[in-house]
Amino acid sequence: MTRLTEDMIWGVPDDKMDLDTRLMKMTGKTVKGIAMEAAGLEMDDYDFSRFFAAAIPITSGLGIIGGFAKSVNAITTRLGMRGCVTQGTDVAGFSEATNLGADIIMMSDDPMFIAYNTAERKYTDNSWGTAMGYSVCLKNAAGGVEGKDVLVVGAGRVGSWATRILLDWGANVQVTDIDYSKAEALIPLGAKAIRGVENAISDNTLLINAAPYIIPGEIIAQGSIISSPGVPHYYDLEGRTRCKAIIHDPLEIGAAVMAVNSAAYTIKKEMRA
Ligand code: 2YG
Repeated sequence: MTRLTEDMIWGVPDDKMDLDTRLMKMTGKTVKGIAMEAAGLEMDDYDFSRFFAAAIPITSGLGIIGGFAKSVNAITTRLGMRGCVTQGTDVAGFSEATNLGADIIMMSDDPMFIAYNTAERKYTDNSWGTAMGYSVCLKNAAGGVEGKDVLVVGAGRVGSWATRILLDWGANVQVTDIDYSKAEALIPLGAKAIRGVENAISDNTLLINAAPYIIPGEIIAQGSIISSPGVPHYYDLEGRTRCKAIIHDPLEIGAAVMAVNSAAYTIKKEMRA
């Protein structure tokens, strides 16, 4: 997935209500509600304040993204978790988080962004979290996807996970990628690989756009619902007018799903005991 930049996430720490308001209108759920459904937590609400989530800035890979760890911390705090951004980076940050008794450690180099549950020694990764979060958004916005046609644009890590998830839910999934072999690799799972992305977009009204592809409004079908994790994110006026809903945020849905799913390892274990 395309790397985030500081300006894409500058508003995240202060965005207290806006995404919840937009999501509620489109899906009937808040970020927390989407994340709880994604994590398979079936209760109406949950007090996550028992979990301490540490966000560690990581310098390896392509380095620090200004505001990234702060944004991640704001997201877990909005879910009701306690937490901090560690003063130290990398291994120093990890030891600091451990000394603070962190239950969940959020950290990302470039290949991986994970939420690590320290007690259960299990992690949730952002590709799955993003795919699951945006699939849950689409499902709620569409009033279910079982038996319906869904087009997944982009067969990278997020698109591949979204394809698997939607197939599991009984959707008829078509998948397209600029590199056709990536879409083709999902055929054995039950997806239909499509070569012509523009026609496929015009023929469908339920879409996941998991590609760094800016869809021209003139090819979008009237009344479409596009759950759109891909960055850069942009829809022109024609596209915005034709769509019933366009669901997007730069970081929060995927990171919230990761954090809640990580907490859910502990919660579900306690419920089984
Ligand atoms: O700690 C830091 O500041 C950096 N090491 C963070 C690097 C994050 C790199 N990853 C990305 O930009 C995205 N692909 C993350 C995806 C989040 C939204 N789904």
